Amino acid sequence: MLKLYQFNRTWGIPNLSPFCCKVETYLRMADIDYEIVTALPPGAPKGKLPYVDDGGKIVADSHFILTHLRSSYQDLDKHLDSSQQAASLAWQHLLEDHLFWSFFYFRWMYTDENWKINRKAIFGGLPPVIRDIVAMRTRSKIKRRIIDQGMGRHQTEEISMLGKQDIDAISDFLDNKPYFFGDQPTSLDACAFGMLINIIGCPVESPLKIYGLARENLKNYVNRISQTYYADLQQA
Ligand SMILES: N[C@@H](CCC(=O)N[C@@H](CS)C(=O)NCC(=O)O)C(=O)O
Repeated sequence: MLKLYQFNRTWGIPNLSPFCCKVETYLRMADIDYEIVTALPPGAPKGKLPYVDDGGKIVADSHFILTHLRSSYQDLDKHLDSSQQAASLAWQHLLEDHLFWSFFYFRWMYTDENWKINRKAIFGGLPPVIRDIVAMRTRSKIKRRIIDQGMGRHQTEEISMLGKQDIDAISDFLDNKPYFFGDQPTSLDACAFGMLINIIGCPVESPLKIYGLARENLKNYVNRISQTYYADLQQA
């Protein structure tokens, strides 16, 4: 059976990583059997989670994993025409290569309170002697990355504004449809759900969370996908 390597479950959401959550959501939407192996990035083939082991074939990175799942199992995007496929790719880049950096800033660099919540969720399982050192080193590495990428060079208000613009765009495009391209879920829904639940559905506070929760259609979308595909987590 396909093995999905990802961070441990926490906060009552599928995963604290939008990318891990995207892969697991695709697996559930496409009704593909899998088992979860809890892991941490050191030791992963590309030093990041998620990755999968499908009968000995190792695939790392959520984009390549979905490509593999679409060609080897079920392609949830097969009914999309070429302009919808193009739009799907562009939206995924907005979510993962732009909104992600604003979200990432608020998770790792914003308040001490957020950091405490994040630190406990990610590093809480490590032995006490190394926990604080690993957490501190990881945080300074990630801060450096956010600054190097460029997002971390803006003021907090500017980072918030950039994230809110993305949230507005996503919300307007979704409108009152059940899924981004109509009645059936596609890769874009797996990707968007992974990012949105991490912004509005977890205990890390941010201006993006407040803003996203005020968008009724996004709140309903996240709730609906949670109830449809993660009923087991809702009950737990
Ligand atoms: N492009 C990758 C991004 C995955 C990613 O950034 N994973 C993060 C967790 S959200 C990670 O493992 N980071 C560890 C690190 O960079 O050291 C994908 O789509 O899978």
